[in-house]
Amino acid sequence: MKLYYSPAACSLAPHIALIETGAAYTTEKVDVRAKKTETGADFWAINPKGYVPTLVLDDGEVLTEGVVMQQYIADLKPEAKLAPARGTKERRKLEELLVFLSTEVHKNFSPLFSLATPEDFKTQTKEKIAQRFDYLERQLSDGRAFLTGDQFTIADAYLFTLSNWTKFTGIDLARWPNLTAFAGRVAQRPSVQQAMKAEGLM
Ligand SMILES: N[C@@H](CCC(=O)N[C@@H](CS)C(=O)NCC(=O)O)C(=O)O
Repeated sequence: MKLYYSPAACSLAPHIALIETGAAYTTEKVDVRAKKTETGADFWAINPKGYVPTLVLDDGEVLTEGVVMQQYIADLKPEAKLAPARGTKERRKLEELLVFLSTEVHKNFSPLFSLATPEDFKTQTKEKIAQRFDYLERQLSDGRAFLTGDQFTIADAYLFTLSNWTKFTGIDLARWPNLTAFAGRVAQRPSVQQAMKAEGLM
């Protein structure tokens, strides 16, 4: 498998999942603005959507949506417990979380990274993110270590990746103490440290 990534982007989530499973993989960095990979390949030709993460499987199949590849990676090694078994109530709960993170958190962050976004729209967007973080803060308020309980899952790798973006967007994560503690806990995981080092983030 080969993961195309951009440092600290949403591709960090499947990167962490790959390390957690011990699966064999390689990576290649992408300049998502120039649409070129670090070896000079035209990224449009690899993923016609032009964004990371992109996971190319050994048989050539190309996965182009983060929550799909996160689940694909988790299901490769069920014993790593990154996701409950498909078809179970627990899996549906995880799928709900993944879609929530993707559509309600991730995609609200995206305009904050664009110089073209008007400031008043950025303010509205930050308010939406704050509402989503309020919800996650309440979820974590019962003392659970991770989003679904005591087990680290792909949803945690994803939320860690997204909460890290507060550093670049002027959002103070300290406003959500449980979320801050969660991010600190996840940052200590060897898989997370390894992925961050590999992406040049530490
Ligand atoms: N729907 C995609 C969105 C991925 C996405 O937003 N990727 C960003 C980095 S976090 C990107 O590569 N943006 C460059 C672009 O859209 O041109 C997913 O959830 O995987």
